[in-house]
Amino acid sequence: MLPLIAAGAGLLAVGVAAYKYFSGDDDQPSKTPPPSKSQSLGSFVIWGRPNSGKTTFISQLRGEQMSVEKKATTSRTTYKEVKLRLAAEFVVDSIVDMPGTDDRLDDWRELVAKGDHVFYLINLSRIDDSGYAAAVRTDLKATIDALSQSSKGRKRINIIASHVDQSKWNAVDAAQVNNVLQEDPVIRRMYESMEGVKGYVYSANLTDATSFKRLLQSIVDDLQA
Ligand SMILES: Nc1nc2c(ncn2[C@@H]2O[C@H](COP(=O)(O)OP(=O)(O)OP(=O)(O)O)[C@@H](O)[C@H]2O)c(=O)[nH]1
Ligand SMILES: [Mg+2]
Repeated sequence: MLPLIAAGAGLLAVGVAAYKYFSGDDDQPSKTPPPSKSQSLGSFVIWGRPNSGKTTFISQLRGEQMSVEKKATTSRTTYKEVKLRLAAEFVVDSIVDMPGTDDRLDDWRELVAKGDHVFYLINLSRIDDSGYAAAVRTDLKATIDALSQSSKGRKRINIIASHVDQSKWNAVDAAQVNNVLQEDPVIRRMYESMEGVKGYVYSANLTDATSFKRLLQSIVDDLQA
């Protein structure tokens, strides 16, 4: 059992969400009936260290063609009124893409304080790099700080565990990934740095269309719940 009881409830809830998400039935309809016109999901704020998959995630949300070669993001770009290509009944008010470097940590705090939904990306293929893991813990603590100062009154972090296909969990049954992640000492320390805040965890291969589709379905369902 995890010691992070406050976050544990959310994390356990996520285990269920992930099971639903990975349950293998692509055609499973959303539990939320589609509204007749585009419904706002509010703003998404998205961050993570370099190469965690932020730009890839945002490109997938926007339905943009992704470049085959990795291009580091060098500036801050705000996308407004993003209609979700795979869930066109929903629109995200704004999404910011920026580099995942230390000099952006203050920008991140500011975005978290103002934004509606917070997404932090963790690259599972780098989890055993101790410098990377420490940087993630620092980011998560900064995120909690910023959330506590937010006037929005919501206390939840959505963790997207990317690169699952390139991680040591690539052979784990997809429905079990989240449960197995919680047993990893490095991941547990990361979750512990989110003490007091509910965390929803999603795992995906962001470059894979099917995996992303399921991820998006799960996120939209959870935001609507
Ligand atoms: N195999 C695999 N590759 C991924 C995944 N997510 C992203 N990538 C690849 O990882 C690389 C980094 O992704 P980016 O989206 O550029 O990462 P970023 O967080 O925007 O990085 P910066 O802009 O440098 O901060 C790219 O080559 C992506 O194609 C994933 O889930 N699985
Ligand atoms: Mg980028």
